[in-house]
Amino acid sequence: MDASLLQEVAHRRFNPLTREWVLVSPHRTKRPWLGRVEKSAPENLPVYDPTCYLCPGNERADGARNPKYTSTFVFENDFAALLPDAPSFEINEGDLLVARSEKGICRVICFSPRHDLTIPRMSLSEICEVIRVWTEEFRRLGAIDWVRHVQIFENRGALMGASNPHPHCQVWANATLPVLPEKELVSFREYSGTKKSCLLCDYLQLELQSGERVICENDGFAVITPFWAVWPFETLLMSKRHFASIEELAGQEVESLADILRRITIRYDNLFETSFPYSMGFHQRPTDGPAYPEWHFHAHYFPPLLRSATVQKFMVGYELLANPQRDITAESAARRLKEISETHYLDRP
Ligand code: H2U
Ligand code: ZN
Repeated sequence: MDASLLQEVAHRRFNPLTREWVLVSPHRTKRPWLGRVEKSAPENLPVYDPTCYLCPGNERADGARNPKYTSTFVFENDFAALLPDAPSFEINEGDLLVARSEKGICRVICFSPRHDLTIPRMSLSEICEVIRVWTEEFRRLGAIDWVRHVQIFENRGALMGASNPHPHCQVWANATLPVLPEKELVSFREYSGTKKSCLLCDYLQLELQSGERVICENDGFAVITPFWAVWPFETLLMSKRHFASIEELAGQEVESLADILRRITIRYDNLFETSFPYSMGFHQRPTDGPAYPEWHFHAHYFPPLLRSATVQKFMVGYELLANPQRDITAESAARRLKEISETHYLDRP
């Protein structure tokens, strides 16, 4: 393969997880980072905010009061998008008006009592505690007989619709497999059926061999810009060992996961010296009973920023009407993310 063609000629790249294509136009921005990079104003958040509905001891919107928690805190979302007792119904008018009721449970997890801390600035042991809570929520919700999927995700930054800078994430557990995990499941299945191996084990092997798109790695995990990335600084976090859910973390893997989460988010924050916005989430096996041996534990980071702290990337025009498109190749985004320091810019001497 002549890899330089990928940096010069318009082409389509295939996403083997979703089986969608992305159009890459590298000739449009050969050097997208020339010139000054604009920074946003520092956030200067207080350690405790009396008006924050997630800070310890404060009142939430529905009148409930948070305990004076000292590490993590989990509660039922007061404005849950899904409810466990939704009445069951099904509608089908001529295969055109089709709807089904959906049951679910939505929870919120506060990572820290500190209003101003985010994952990249938390200690490894604090992040390990967050992983312990994620594991407990996945196990507890996944064990409910009608819950087929548990989505843990974090919206960070107002740009991504996060309602509050207090470090937190959400968990939505529901009765059916959502669209993207279902696409991935089909891909994992077909790949393991025809190749007798795992799609992401094989992909990770390829990436580690070339190293071109590997941002950081440790014994347990690697973060890469996937070959088929759509968002400018999109990354894919994969376990090195093949397993299907956070429940199966073993040995040093909890510490390794904490380490890699911290390192990739420090790199993101350092990119534009701002609290970098993103949506991230884990993709894990369905929770309806079977082991799903074909599933490979991974997480996606989708950041909306393009070339400064304020130039946002939207899906518009051709992307809404036809096909996602990007000018910055996964390789050039990887080069940029790789050269960044793993000391948080706020923690520099
Ligand atoms: P986001 O920042 O990702 O929106 O998550 C915060 C969640 O917190 C959001 O889903 C919930 C919102 O419904 N929330 C409460 O449960 N109680 C409140 O008092 C305010 C916000
Ligand atoms: Zn707070």
